[in-house]
Amino acid sequence: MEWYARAVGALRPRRITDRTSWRYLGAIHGFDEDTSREQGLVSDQDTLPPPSERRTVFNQCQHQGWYFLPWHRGYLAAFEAILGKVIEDLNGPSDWGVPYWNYLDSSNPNARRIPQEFLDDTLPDGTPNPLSQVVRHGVTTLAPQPWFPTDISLTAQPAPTLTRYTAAAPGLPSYGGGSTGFSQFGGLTGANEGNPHNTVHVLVGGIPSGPPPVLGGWMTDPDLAALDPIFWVHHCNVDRLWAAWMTDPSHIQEIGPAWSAGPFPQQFTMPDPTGALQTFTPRETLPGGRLDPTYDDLIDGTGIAAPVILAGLNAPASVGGSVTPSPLNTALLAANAASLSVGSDEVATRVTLPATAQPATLAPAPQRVFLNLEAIRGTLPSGILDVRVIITAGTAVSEPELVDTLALFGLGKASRTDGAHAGAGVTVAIDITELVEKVETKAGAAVEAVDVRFNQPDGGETPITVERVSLYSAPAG
Ligand SMILES: [Cu+2]
Repeated sequence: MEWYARAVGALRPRRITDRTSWRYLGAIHGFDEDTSREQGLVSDQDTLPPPSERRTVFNQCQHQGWYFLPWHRGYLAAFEAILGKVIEDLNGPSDWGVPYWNYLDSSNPNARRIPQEFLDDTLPDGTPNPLSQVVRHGVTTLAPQPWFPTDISLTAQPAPTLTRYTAAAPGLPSYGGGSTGFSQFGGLTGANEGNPHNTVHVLVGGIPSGPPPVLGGWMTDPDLAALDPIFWVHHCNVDRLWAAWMTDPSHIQEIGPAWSAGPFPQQFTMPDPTGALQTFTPRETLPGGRLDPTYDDLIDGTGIAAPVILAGLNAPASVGGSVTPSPLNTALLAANAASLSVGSDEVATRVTLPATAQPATLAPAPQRVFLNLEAIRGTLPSGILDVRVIITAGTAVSEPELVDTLALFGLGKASRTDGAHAGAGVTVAIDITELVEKVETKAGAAVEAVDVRFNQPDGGETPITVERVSLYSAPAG
């Protein structure tokens, strides 16, 4: 950690045109000139890289889709190589690696605390600590907050409905997200990306306590997040969770050519320690590939009990035998009538199931039910949305149940209609099967309506809109 701090300190003063500088590395994730100027990160003294280079290399981060995990893995690899070289040049060790923040390690009571190295004002030698010279808003432990009532969790890891990396059909959640082209933001969020990834971003950034407009913490804004050194230890753990997930033989990693050789035509591009630009494909990030990382531990805090290393994952033919995932028979059951705008007050909508669409026995048949929130849009870099569900079946009406708190990291970017990578809003699919089964069993009748209530637990400075609320069903598995 101390060498990490020294390397960050060495990279911070470098010019933003230097491809190994701290600011250039951060801009690969996201860059907005106005935001950088507001934060004092770019001034009139700075020259930016030429527009063509900025178009290719800046603003590449992939979110809300199936490139989220491989893109960030390649990004981590480039970062580790560059910092490793800097540390060697500082006469440090030659085998430095990015540490991971194992916040869900249940055997460590302090796992959720922000590691002290990111909080201390000074390094052991008394000089300012580059790991804490960032904008955060006071959260020191990853625990539910009044403005973020849901916990971080490993529910993405061993979930019975998340055996597939890529969603098998519209309306279904998946581990790795929906299929997209090169897309910085906008699409179906994967389970790993939703929680813990987005959740940790929003919690660590925190919310400003002063009156608006107060700037959010860097970790809540994709155009600033990678400038906080904690970003990298967070992403290293997110990447480790994926590595662990892949070791469960029942999980179906995406390996099809559109994903593994993608995206096309724009490819992922990273600088190497010499400052030369190199491209990579998702295939190279899979086990056996050039960018496949090595972890000392794939069990603690990963939700995976017994990893089985699938050495051949990089050779598609050998993945888990003949894994061509079979198509699933999904059905759109129903959707609400109109888009919603959620401000500071709670807003409700109803999804009514037409009598003919009601599966006679949603419970206990092996049918799962997914609540889809489609094309969520907003103007701030991130948003937070509580989602409560009330089920009506026969004469039974359930109490409102908080089914999720969505950490909408990158909401603003996903909502923009201008720019090269304009987004289509954020879409999430939430498994509400257990809740539905509980009410149906109690009522002895099938679900007739699902009421969904939204609010912004952080107060809702600007509205968040939800284009459509829908219900899908699919067989389990
Ligand atoms: Cu991230």
